[in-house]
Amino acid sequence: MSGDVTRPAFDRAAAAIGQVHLGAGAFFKAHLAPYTQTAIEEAGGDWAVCGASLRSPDARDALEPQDNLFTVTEKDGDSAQTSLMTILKDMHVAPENPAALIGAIADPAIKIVTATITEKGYCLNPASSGLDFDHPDVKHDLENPAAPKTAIGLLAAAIHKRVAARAPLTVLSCDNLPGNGALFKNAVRDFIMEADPGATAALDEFVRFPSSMVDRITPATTDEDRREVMTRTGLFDAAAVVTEPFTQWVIEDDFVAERPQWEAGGALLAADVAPYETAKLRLLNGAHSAIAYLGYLMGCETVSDAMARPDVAAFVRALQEDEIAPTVPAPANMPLGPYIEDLAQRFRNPALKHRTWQIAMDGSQKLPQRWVKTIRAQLENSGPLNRLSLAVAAWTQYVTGVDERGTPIDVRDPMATRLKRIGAEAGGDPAEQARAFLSIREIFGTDLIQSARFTQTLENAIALLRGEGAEAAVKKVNRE
Ligand code: CS2
Repeated sequence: MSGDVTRPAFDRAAAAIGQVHLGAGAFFKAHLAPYTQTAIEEAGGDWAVCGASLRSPDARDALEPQDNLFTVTEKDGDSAQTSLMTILKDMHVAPENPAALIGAIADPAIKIVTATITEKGYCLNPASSGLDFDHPDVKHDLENPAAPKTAIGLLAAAIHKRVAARAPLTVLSCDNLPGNGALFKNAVRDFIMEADPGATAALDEFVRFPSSMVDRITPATTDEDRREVMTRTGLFDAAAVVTEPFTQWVIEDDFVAERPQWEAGGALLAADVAPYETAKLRLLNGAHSAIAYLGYLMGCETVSDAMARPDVAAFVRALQEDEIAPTVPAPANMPLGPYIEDLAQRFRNPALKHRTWQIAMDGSQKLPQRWVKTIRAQLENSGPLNRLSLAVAAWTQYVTGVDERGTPIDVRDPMATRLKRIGAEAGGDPAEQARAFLSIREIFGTDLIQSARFTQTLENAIALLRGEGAEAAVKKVNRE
């Protein structure tokens, strides 16, 4: 390897596995892995990681031939810095052998399970914030508790064994959901309640579910990224990941046993992470989704392509300052003005090829925490809503599966079929479209459709977007 690769400063062979990570994909590699590696480098401990994929074998297949080593490359404009990660020592693929993964989590040497399983991985019923018992995989797991498909079923099976061995565990959610720890606990608790009602007291005694806010923009790795890493380091890394220099992790300080000294890598341990989650979900992810749908419809392939357009950059800034920030109490030591300024820089980073299509995925799972809570708060405040409404209008267009030029869109969303049908049945009338989409309780609750102001604002936005196209609509809203 060439000289500009930062190498780990700890003895890999001497560090035993103490952490299992569920969903060991690009985000894990770019965010959690460096924090844990730095923790071992600075403070030691048996915190090597065992990773797990819950669906596809791809990550394991890339990592295994290279002994689970991989590189993380931070890129900003023309500068790049690659680091070698040696923290990952084993990989499981749940569908191939769920029992092996359950056994790995049940091992008392494991003190922590971290998870990036995406919003839909929690199998939640949005109305109750508990487990969705109608979810086919949840049904499967309740009938086949020894061979579960979901993270929830896997954890329930492993926790059962750990309770028998009186081995406490901390389960740390790292997904973009507000109160992610409580939601994780609700899901696991509901599952156990159904499978073995007597075991829920032990869950309370032996398992903690702290919340955390994670942040590092990490696009899916492309072949071009891998080629570039090879050119710079001299080695082909099939598991390479490219990310931004920025990284943030705020973790609720509620662990049942030891944990890695993540503070060494800059993590903040806090009594309450909710203010950080709210700020990040609404200002970063909320803006991201708006850029994704509007940008996609304009023909922008990446976030930086969209942000290079002055109209989009101005739209995003006003969306954040005028419509989102008024609903966000500033967290301690995180003033919102500089945060918004930094986000603009981060979104503009041309070295990150973050596809609008990737962020547009799973909108039905993302919109509630990214936009709907903000819309609700703005309705209560009688604050402006035009940009949020245009973003929702763009989403309604996107999920119809056809863009403004009549080209099909590959919509990836657990609700894709239903969303497409709703759009088709509502026909061309903007008022009908607004009503039809706002009737989706799982996304918009039951209240937004009751708001005459919001239904009217959304109807106007849909009429503008469908009548004039995303580019003209953004320009027009900017002039208002
Ligand atoms: C993005 C996030 O794909 C998405 O929905 O908004 O993955 C975003 O890049 C991260 O949350 C940044 O921390």
